[in-house]
Amino acid sequence: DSTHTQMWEKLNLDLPAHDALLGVLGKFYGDIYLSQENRLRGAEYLDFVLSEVHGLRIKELQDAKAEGRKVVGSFCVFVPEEMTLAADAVHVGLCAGAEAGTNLAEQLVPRNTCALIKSFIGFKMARLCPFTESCDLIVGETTCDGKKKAYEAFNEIAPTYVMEVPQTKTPAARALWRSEIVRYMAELEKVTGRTITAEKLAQGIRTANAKRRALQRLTKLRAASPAPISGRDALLINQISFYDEPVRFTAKINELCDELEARIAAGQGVAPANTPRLMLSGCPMAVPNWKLPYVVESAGAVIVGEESCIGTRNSRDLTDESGTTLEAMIDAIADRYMKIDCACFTPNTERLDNVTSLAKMVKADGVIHYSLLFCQPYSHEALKVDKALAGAGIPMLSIETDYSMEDVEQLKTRIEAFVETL
Ligand code: BJ8
Repeated sequence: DSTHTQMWEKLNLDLPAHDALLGVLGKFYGDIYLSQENRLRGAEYLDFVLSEVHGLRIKELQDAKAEGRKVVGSFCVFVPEEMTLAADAVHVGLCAGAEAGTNLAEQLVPRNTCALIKSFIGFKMARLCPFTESCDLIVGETTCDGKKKAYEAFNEIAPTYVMEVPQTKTPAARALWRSEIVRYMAELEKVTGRTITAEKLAQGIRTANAKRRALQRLTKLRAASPAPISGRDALLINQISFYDEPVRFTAKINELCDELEARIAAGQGVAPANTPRLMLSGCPMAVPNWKLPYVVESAGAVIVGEESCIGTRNSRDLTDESGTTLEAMIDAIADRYMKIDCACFTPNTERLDNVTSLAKMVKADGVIHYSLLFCQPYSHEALKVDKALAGAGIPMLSIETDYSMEDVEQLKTRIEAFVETL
């Protein structure tokens, strides 16, 4: 539509390349999503949001900016959303899940960089992402070496504020992290011109927690047999949680969960009760990275959980709501985020317990560990997760891949073979 085109032009997107991207995305979405049987009524919301992710949602961001609000983009679930909300700013995820722009990205980062990093850099260099172009503040973080160094390069093309995420969970690390939250708060106040009060922060915490609770509810409902929702749709819900307005998202996902409860009560599902149930674990899958779930669910299995940052790692822990002063709330935020079991931490034994207990909770017959090629932290932990799951009698298949479609057939063969052993 022409008003969208004008908006994209104002954002200085490369219009022909962007049109081509939307075309591919639409086709891909049709094949992977709209082709599914027994889909939920609530999936209409998902289809709508996805179809308008570069359209109406970007329009909303522009409207917010016209009202004097700011847009903050991040690449990691360590950037505290409740604080962004407390500054009346919009918080969006900027990770990208497509190969577009990869060749350009290789001018700024080495070839042996993971696809997620190349993708967000490539999208910026190729002028394809209206979210990145709408941002007033882009926040990076010192997690893996790949990202840490990539932000130095990215900063040359898009000013990037970097939060120092510690690498351990010691008291000193927690103190550093708390000070980084305070520094982020000051940066937000500077960029937005707003003052973050205790009242505003309490509201930010409640909004972020309500979203997490809706996602936790979804996670629990997926323990039902037959599986009430496909892994593809559940992944999409988690992906959309990074883009849509949080209050609307929360209401829509709670409605969708009501529908799931009714389905479960009626014994209905997306696949027969004897369908092998798999859980995914590992690296985040950013929009439109739907490759692995599609391959898995085409191989006769159903995905019942995602232990990833675009999954339970982002929704499992709530921020304590009992604090009444700013200081107490900042403590609560620091504590909540220090529970994130990212593979960038050493040691990171809590992840092994969390993977195992989630696999049991969702009644997974097996786990597929997913690492992006060149991702050191998750490739290392694949070996540990395998051992931990074996100890609990849960088989695991380790997969390393990227965003290309070249290995789809090979993946399918391996996953089918794995599913047959379950
Ligand atoms: S808290 S998982 S969102 S850092 S895939 S870029 S780790 S080389 S994404 Fe992450 Fe935050 Fe951790 Fe979560 Fe590096 Fe690996 Fe690439 Fe990765």
